[in-house]
Amino acid sequence: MLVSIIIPFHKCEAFLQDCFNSLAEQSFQDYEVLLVNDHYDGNLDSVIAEYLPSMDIKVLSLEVKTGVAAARNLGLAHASGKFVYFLDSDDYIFEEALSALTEFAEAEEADVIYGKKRTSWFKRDIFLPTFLEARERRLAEKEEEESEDEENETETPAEAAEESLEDAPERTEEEIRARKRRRAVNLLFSKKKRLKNISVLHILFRRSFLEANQITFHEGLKYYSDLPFLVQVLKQDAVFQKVFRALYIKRKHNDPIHLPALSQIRDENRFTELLDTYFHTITLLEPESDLRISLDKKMIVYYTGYFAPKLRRSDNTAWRGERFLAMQKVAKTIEPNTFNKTRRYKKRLMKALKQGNLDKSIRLVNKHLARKKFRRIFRKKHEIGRYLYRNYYLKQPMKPEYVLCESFFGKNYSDSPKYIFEYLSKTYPGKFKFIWVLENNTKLPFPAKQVKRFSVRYMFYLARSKYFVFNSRQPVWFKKREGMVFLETWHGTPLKKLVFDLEEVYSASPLYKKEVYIQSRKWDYLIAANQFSSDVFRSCFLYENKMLEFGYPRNDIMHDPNRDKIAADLRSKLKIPIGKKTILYAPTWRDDEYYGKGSYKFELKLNLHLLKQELGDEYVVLLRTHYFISDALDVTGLEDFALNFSKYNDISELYLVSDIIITDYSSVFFDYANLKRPMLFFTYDLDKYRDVLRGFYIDIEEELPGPLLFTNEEIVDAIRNINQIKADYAEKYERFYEKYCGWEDGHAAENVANAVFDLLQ
Ligand code: C2G
Repeated sequence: MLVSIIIPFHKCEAFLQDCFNSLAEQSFQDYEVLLVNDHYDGNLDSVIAEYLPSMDIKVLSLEVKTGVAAARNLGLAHASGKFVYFLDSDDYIFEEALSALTEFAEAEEADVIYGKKRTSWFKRDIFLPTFLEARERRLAEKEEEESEDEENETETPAEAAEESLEDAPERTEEEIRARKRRRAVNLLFSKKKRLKNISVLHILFRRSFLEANQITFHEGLKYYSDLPFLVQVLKQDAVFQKVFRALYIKRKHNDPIHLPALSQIRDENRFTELLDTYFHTITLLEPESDLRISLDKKMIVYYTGYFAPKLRRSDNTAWRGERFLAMQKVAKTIEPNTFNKTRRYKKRLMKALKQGNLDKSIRLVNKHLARKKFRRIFRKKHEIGRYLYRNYYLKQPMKPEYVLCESFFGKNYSDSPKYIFEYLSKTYPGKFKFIWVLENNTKLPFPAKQVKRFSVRYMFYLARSKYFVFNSRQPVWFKKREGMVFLETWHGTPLKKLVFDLEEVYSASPLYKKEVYIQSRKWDYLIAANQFSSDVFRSCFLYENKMLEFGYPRNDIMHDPNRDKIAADLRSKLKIPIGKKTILYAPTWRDDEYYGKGSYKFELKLNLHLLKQELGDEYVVLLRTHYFISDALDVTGLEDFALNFSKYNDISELYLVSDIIITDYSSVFFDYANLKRPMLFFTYDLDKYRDVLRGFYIDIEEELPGPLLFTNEEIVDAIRNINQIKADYAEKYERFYEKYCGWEDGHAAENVANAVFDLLQ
């Protein structure tokens, strides 16, 4: 047995699968898994059952003790491998990780072999393909550069460093060994790593080395036991080896509400433990050793960067009393030389701490932070607004007639806020003062101010309006004042699983669950278009306030007695060629194809040339990408057939002028069904979307009132036979309509307005 892999396990069985799958797929298989059960409250046997036949797994159990230190020690005591390797149950490693580490371990006769770690919010299915693709692209680009310029031999800085370390002929064995150790100290311990990030993960240890030096984990420590363990390793004159190819993915947790990672747990004892760890660790180190200096520097960073700023803000007197004194003890043990290169402010702060001068410490911090804030305000435009918001606008009186409206983060004038605004403006003219958050200046049918999101004026109205009508989430830092009324309209019947119904989050914004939790606490009213939405919203948002069950204001237009006239006017306004029928293509976005937060890629899979050739005599296509999509569609050469309405304000109006819709996993189809017109679903990536990215609330094969199509040829075929499809799906459509559109009666805006707004004053 070459490697014993020690995995402590306490909870989160959902993560364990990725971890084990990554082991099962290792190119190197000469290992045993020591899975240490730390009081897991489920059935561990069934969790690992599928791996047992092909993997050597030994389950060990902590009986009385608990915590990762005790779990890892138990693993160490039972390990029979030549090497031991620590892996966390919520992480996973690359296929070649173990083979690369062991290869070097043997070849270099190394004692401590470590690879690279990366963090990710994503599970394996998502992370691997995206990562590998990016890596391949990088390699291809590199090759291209090389072939363009044969002379210029490119080398990554890491490779260069590796070479200079090993191949420099004039160095003796000892020197090389010392340099390798320094590099290990630097990478595993020193380099800007915060104390809580020091970790034994992804390091292969020669077991005889650990045993000879009696290195084990300190079981009195809950959060910081890796630190003294690693310090004991790094202080040895052992053979250290870095391996570039081996990659370890440290999973970050997206749900700090239900499943916090150890580093996310807020615990009063964390501070005491940190200091205990510090005082314990320095007993293991020589006074002026490199590790000691590094550790002291980390304490300085901890104090000046994290602790000291709390001295002024926190109303917890423990910070200013006992904890300040405890920190003073740390300061007293630190050699003054350690400060040589630190900035003046930090030096002074440490000095004040050492003297136990609390007032002076607070004064220094105040001055420093004020200066920092001043600089920030003048560097960033948004900061001025935020500053005014917090310090002035929130202190001014609230205005009972102000109504702040926002659709899709100000991207357009649309959706339910638009219809509520129009209803109130028409029925109660002058009663309210409306403010619309809009990116681009828009002509509105009723009086309203327009502000840009995050501008100073936006901050003003965000602080002082009484009413809020938003269709997406408001900023997390939004302060809900007493008397404010927040109407969240939301923007669709959910198909794709949302927030707390998602096991994991794969979208670009990592703190999704925590943020939505904070945001949805501030909603007073939430609109549900149907019973199904009402139930889902309760669970996905953990929402407990008032649910408005009237249908969607944005769908009123489809039940308007004048809707044919409205549609005819729109057709001419939108310059839709007379005599042509229209197909609206409105797909949603893909979680895994993004540039950054709120900015997603979209590749048009609809073959417009084919569609034009086959259907162009009878139809035109209206294209409409989701508001998250930043890629612009290219319709050059097809201008007479494909009209791009991606930037058009209101999709409800586009529904009205379409004869057929093609969509995919978008809530669009729940709304379009109000028209009872034919729907087609272009679901070319169904498996990936449904099973990997999101998961759906409903069985779409069962419920959708139209066919799922996977190729352009099928689409052409379906449109040619649209009457047949209508007939085939008539019954399903009826059921679908009942379930999702049954509450819609054209008066949702009115009903919502009556429920939310004070209309009597
Ligand atoms: N939308 C649009 N154009 C598209 C797609 C969507 O204008 N091509 C609008 C529609 O009003 C739609 C809304 O954006 O109802 C939400 O779009 P979805 O595709 O359903 O995706 P998402 O924004 O993720 O919202 O509960 C609903 C979910 O939150 C989904």
